[in-house]
Amino acid sequence: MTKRALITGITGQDGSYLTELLLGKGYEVHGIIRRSSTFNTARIDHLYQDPHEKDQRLVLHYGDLTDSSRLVTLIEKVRPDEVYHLAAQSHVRVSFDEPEYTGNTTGVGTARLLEAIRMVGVDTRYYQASSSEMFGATPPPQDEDTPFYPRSPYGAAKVYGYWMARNYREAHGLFAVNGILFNHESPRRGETFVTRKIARAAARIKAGLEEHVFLGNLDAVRDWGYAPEYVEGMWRMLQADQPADYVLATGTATTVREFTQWCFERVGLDWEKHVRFDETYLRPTEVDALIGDASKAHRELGWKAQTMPEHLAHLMVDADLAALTS
Ligand code: NDP
Ligand code: GDR
Repeated sequence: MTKRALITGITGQDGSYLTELLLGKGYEVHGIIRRSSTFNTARIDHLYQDPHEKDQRLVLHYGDLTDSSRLVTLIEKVRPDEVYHLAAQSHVRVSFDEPEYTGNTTGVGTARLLEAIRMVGVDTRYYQASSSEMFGATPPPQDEDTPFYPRSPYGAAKVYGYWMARNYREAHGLFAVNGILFNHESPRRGETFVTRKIARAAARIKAGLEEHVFLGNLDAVRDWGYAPEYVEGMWRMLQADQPADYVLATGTATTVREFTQWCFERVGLDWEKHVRFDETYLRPTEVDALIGDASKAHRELGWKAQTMPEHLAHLMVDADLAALTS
């Protein structure tokens, strides 16, 4: 029997890699996309299948996390075996400018989707894209038992989503899991997240297209892994015998400064000559250090991060350089 998956946030970084993974495993994949005045499917265009073709295995549907009736009709129509809830206003800095919208999509949007699943009564497994940002001010290392202390409207909204997924598991018997994922990056990472911003700037400065890049806090410590490995972890969580919550992380600590240095070294440049400070990129409350302990995922799911941050920096710069010359 072909398995059917529904992915919210299919046009995002993780959605695109997860779609590739699931199509490769023979799934029929349904994705929710937002109506936009410009195309927003660049990350999945290479996977597009003409709806007029027979045996179409990738199907896109318009929908939005703020539209509960649409979520109900989509769950009813698709009747998925697995739901991967990845959609969110996912930018931490932006969440300070748009706290209400972030709460509505990232937080309450999760409740709408869970409630749609419950109302339709479909027998499905549910993945919740939880985040290391939920740990916020609690010092590292962080694992599944670490107390939450979110430091942004985004982090607070994700804590709500986490507990809603737990509650639907405990109250309604839904096979719901929280993947508590630490930062994971790739050449498909949005251009305003710091790793991609730096990698892209290093490539463009090398190519003579720009001279400087403006950054905020260089002292923040993050645990940066490679996104394709993390979507494999999401899938494994839904194949487990019992629903549970898992941290995915590399267990390594890197400052923004170190990541910047690696990217510029890759193209033979001195980062200090090209990086400028701009307070616009500071957050009113910062998360100083996130370093994950993913031993539970290793023990129970056989999952382990392979790509370490320095290699990640190199592959991202290489991809941005290649994109400039293609
Ligand atoms: P992206 O920002 O790349 O993608 C977000 C996706 O959500 C996009 O497809 C976007 O659509 C969609 N979306 C946003 N708002 C809505 C809405 N109102 N209705 C429907 N869809 C919407 O995120 P990532 O792929 O990096 O992350 C996936 C998930 O994992 C997110 O929930 C994120 O918060 C979480 N996460 C990410 C981590 C990371 O390091 N990448 C770590 C931990 C958690 P559009 O393309 O139209 O904007
Ligand atoms: P983060 O990622 O907030 O960890 O959230 P981001 O790349 O935005 O920031 C990482 C760190 O870099 C510092 N920083 C800057 N950040 C950005 N965006 N732009 C800058 O110019 C800049 N200069 C320094 C930040 O202050 C921060 O400390 C990501 C998102 O994918 C979330 O959705 C996800 O939940 C978490 O990772 C885990």
